[in-house]
Formats: sequence, structure tokens, C-alpha cells
Amino acid sequence: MSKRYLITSALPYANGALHLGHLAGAYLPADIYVRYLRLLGKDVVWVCGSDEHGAAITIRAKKEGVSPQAIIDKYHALNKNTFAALGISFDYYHRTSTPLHHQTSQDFFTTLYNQGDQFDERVIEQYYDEEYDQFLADRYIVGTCPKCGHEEAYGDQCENCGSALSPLELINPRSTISGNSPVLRETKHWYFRLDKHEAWLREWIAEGTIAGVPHHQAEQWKKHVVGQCLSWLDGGLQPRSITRDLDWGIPVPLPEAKGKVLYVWFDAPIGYISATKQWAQEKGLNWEDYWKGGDDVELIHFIGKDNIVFHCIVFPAMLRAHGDFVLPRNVPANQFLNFEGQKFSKSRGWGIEQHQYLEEFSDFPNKEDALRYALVRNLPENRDSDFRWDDFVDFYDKELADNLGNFVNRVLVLTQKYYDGVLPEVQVDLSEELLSVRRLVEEWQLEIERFSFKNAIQLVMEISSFGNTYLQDKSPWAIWKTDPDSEEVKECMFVSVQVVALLAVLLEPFLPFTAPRIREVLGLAPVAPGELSATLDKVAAGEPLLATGHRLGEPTVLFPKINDRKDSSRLEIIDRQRLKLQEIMEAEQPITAHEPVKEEIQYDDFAKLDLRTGTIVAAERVPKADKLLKLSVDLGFETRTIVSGIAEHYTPESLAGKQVVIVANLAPRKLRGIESQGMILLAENGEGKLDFVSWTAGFGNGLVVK
Ligand code: B3M
Ligand code: ZN
Repeated sequence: MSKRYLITSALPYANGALHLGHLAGAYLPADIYVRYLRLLGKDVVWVCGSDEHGAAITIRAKKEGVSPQAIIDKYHALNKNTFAALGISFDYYHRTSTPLHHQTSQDFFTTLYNQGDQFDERVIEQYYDEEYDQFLADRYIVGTCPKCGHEEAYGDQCENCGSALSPLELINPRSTISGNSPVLRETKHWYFRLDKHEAWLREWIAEGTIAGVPHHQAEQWKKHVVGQCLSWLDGGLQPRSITRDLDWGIPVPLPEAKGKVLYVWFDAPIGYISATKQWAQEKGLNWEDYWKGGDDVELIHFIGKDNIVFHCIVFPAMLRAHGDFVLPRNVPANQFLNFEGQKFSKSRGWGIEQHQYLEEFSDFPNKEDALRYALVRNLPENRDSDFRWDDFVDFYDKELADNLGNFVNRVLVLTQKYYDGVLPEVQVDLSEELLSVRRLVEEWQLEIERFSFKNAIQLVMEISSFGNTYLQDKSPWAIWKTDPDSEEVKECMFVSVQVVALLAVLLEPFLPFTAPRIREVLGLAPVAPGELSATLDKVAAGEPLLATGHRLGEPTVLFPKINDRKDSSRLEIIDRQRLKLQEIMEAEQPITAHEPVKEEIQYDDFAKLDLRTGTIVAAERVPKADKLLKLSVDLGFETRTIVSGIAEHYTPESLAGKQVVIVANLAPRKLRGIESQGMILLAENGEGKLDFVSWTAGFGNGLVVK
């Protein structure tokens, strides 16, 4: 019986849009892995969906003054569509508000309840809001953190110092609904006896065995995942409350539990099961083959590090308590992605959401893969990483355009030119010519299987670099000029085309928009499921992927560069992002010392200024004047000489090509014997550094600045 793969990605709360950090954490890596498995022809299902319960949803609904249903409908649709637009290829994107999920969760609860010893009933004291007549979920209570003094700590956690808290520990607790101090009232809840699972969980996490029977290879789990679990286990597992007094959620299926719902972290992971059920039902398959298939099933959870404990301790304990379910074979959790050196923050506007990226980059060529590439190159696989627009530009220009795009294009153009795009007949030993490529492919596969996608994509790029170097070393253009029938040229082009064909397959999991385009220029349909297996076999055997006589398609430019002197449109898209961040930082900067504002002027005084854009075309020092530079500024309709006092801030060499704004109608003035025909606008920042006032919205000399 061949293996079945059951892959899950954390169910995002349907209470907001997702940002690039989410994408890099639990979705892009899973997409790469699943696409890889499909390419190998594996039996795989990848489920995800919206997490639509919990206080996060009801708090958001209150804030926006709408019903929880309206919130989940809005964000479920947004997140689902945005994932699809980025090529995130779930087999099923379910939602936890469906009757199927409610039923599945209640059945799960009942099964554990009926065992008699999995749950404890406890009457506890909990905060209650008398004005709104309701018990307060942990997130509905804020107060002063007992550990660090932060005044806005939540009932379950202080976001300032990261301590896990209980509402009773907060100093001066307040209800976030009414603002009043809550009172304590008795209420009954059900607790899952996590403590009873401690022993086997420890063995399972530390050794990868259950009662001595091998389950998985513990050393293949990421160190930070195992470390976090073991430190939890070392603290001792306590029974955990799995019910809440809330009016939004899945009703607890017990007659004495009126008005109570299941805790969101009890039902959310069961969402993976209900999503699989729904998918299987629509496909005419049996969901139990995936969840109850024993050793034939590889269950892998893709998550961010904040969800490790739930996926490696709580949910496995639930699954094992139930008795017949498989346990995860690996949980390759990622760490966090930061954004330009800081945490993503919705309230500060720091970061970019997935759908926002798609909108703001709508005119950017191959925007989906440009983003996927920048993220995968920088995945927080084992430590936190940082997304920067500078890296985005470098990865795109230097790696996608100069390396990959350039190689594919050169091979296609030359083969078209020399052989009308038809692969020539050759006598060549591919296993010898492509020995190093074969090694790289083997490494690539190993890296993917150990969830090291960052290394894997770099290996693909090494294959492309190999292609470029190979082509350069052979320089077929030099031989072809004098000998268009040269065997050497034929061989070189034949081999190069094989490398392009290989890249189109290896890239599919990472760049699913680009790979089919490469296949198209090769004259091929998109890769079919299972095609990677055949490809790997051919590479190992030294057989060509494309045979003599195969006709290629037309070459195209896959990645037009961002830094392009003739077309600044792509750089402008990036610059707008940088500008946004600069504005946030400036707005947050406390205003310190400032010069007094000069005497008031009238609009007419201001309107007399004729401001124009220009480009500095030459700059030189003015002899015997330390502060002055003599600049030539091209205004489009004429070139002006301007003497400017910026020599202490800029070297002449750094100025050529700079866009500036000038006062074009300032009366000429002689400085050190040179007539200065205008003035360049500069602004001084808080540290006394001068910077050019620039006009970034559109380039073009002589434009009137308004
Ligand atoms: N919704 C928390 C989160 O989005 C939660 C994950 C559930 S996975 C079963 O981080
Ligand atoms: Zn704190």
C-alpha cells in the first residue's frame, strides 16, 4: 500500500486580512511541499480553512459594530480568494462555522466524554461583566501585568513581556466590553486531562517512539519545535479547560452545559478533520483512509511557532485519547518573519497584507512569483527572519532576472537562431556533461524532504548558474559565426535546453506561475502530476528530457528588471512602499528642536515660484570654495548651471543622474565668479543632514511641480 499524505496548514482566524508573515509561516512552505508531492504523483490532500470561532471574532465584530457572521463571511472570502490568487493550492479551504464541523467537533467531545476519565468537571470562579450580563473570556479582560507593569495586558497573555497569564493575576482588571471592573462568579467548566498524557507525549517528542514502538525520527524534527515542547513538558502538564461561557461557538453537547461553547482551540484543530471529510465527500473518497490509516499516513502540520504547543501536545493528546486517529509525523513549524526590522503591526500600518500586495503590485510583472521568491529566499525556517524591499529588489534583479531569466532567454534565442527552434541531432553523453547538475538535483530533493525550502530554491538557482557558466564557457556564438554546422555548438545548445527543461520542473513548486511559462517557451504543456518522478529517473539515467527534433516555442522575457534605466515603472512601485514606511517613521518621530517659523506670506508670494524638476548631468568642485559645487542641471528644454552649497554633504561623483527640484525663475547670481541660474531645493532632517527635495511620482525633466 503506498503512502497517503495528509497535510494541514493552520486555520487562520476569519477576523482580518493576512500579511506576508502569515504567508511565509504556514502557507507558502506547505504549498511548496504539497506541489512537490503532487509532482511525484503521491496521494496527497492538503486542507485548511477559516477558524471562525473564539473571542477574536466576537471582539472584532463588536469593534466594527456588526455581527460575528458578517465578520467571518467577509474575511473568509477575502483570505480564500487571496490565497488562490497567490497560487496557494489547498485541496480544500473549509470553514469552522459549517454544520459538518459543528457535528464533527461535538462527536469528538462526546467520544472523549463517554470514556469517563478524559475530562474533569470543575466549578471555578470567573470574571463576570454585570452590565452586559456575561462571563468574560480571557481576551475580554485587560489589566496591569503583574510581571512588567504593562497596563494593557490581556487575561491570557501580556503582549509587552510575553508572559502567559490567567485573568485572576491581572492587577486592576477591566472588562473590555463595558470598561467596568468585573466581579467573580462561579461557573462550571470541563477540563481535558492533559496531565494523563504527559508520559507518552514526552517519549513521543523526545524519542519519536510510543511505548518503544517507532513512530517518527525525532532527530528530523526542528530543534526549536522539540525544544519548545520539552520545556512545556518539563513544566508539567495540567488539565486544560475546553469550554467557555460565550454565545459564539459550538454548543457543548451536554444537557447541563446550556449557554456554553467549546473552547476555540478544542474545535479548531478538529477543523482539519472536518475539512478532510468535506473534501472526501465531494471527491467520493473515504476520509478515514487519511485520518485512520495508521502507518500508511503521513500527517504533517504546517504552522507558525505560536501554535506549536497546540499541534505537538494538545491536539496529539486529543487524537490519541480518541484512539483511532494518526498522529503527526512532523510539525515543521516556522519562526516569525519581521518586516523591515520590526514586527508586523496592523495598527501602525507596518507591513503589507497579502491582498494589499496584490493590489499595489497589480502592474508589477509576475508579481505572484516575485513575492513567493522573495519570501522563500528568506523563510524563517529555523530563526526569525526579516523581509526587506532592498532584498526583494536584489532577489528579483540578480537572481530571477540576471540568473534564471537570462539563462532561459539566451538558450531559447540562440536555439531559435541556429536551428529554427528545433533540437538538433547530437552524440553527447548527458550523464557526463550534467554530472554536477545531477548531484544538485539529488541535494534539492533531500532539502525539500527535510522541509528546508530556502536551501532547495538556492540549489535550483545553482543549476541555473551552472547553465549560464556552461554557456559562457562554450561560447557557441564565437564558433557558430565561422562554422554554423559545428557539432560542438549543437551539443552545447542541446545540453543547455535540457537544463532549461529541468528547471521548468524543479521550479514548479516554488514559482507556479513562471514554471508553466518556461514550459510554454519550451513548447510544452504545464507539468503533469507525477512528472517529477519521470524527470528524476531521466536525469539519473543521463537521458534527455527533450529529444532531437523537438520544436521549441517563442522566447520571452520572464523577469524585466526593476532597476532599468529606460523604464522606471517597477522601481516606482517599490519606491512607493519605501515611502509609506518612511512616512510612518516620520509621523512617529517626536518633534524636537525646530527653527522658528518665518513671517507669514500670502499665496501670491508663493505662486511666484516656478518649481521644475531636473536631472543633474554633471557636478564639479568650485576651486577654493569648500562648500560649493557647480552643477549642470538638465531641465529637458535647457541645461542650467547652478552653484549649490552642498559640497560638505555630497561628492560630485555621487550626484550624476539625481532627480532634483529647482526654483527656475530665481534671478541669476554670481558666486565665486560663476553665474548660478536657479536654486536647488534641499531639506534638512533632524540630524542636520541635507537631502534633495525630490519628485518621485513621475520622472521627466522640466515638469512643473505643484
Ligand atoms: N486560528 C490561531 C492562529 O491563527 C489559530 C490557528 C488554529 S490551527 C488549528 O494563529
Ligand atoms: Zn508584562
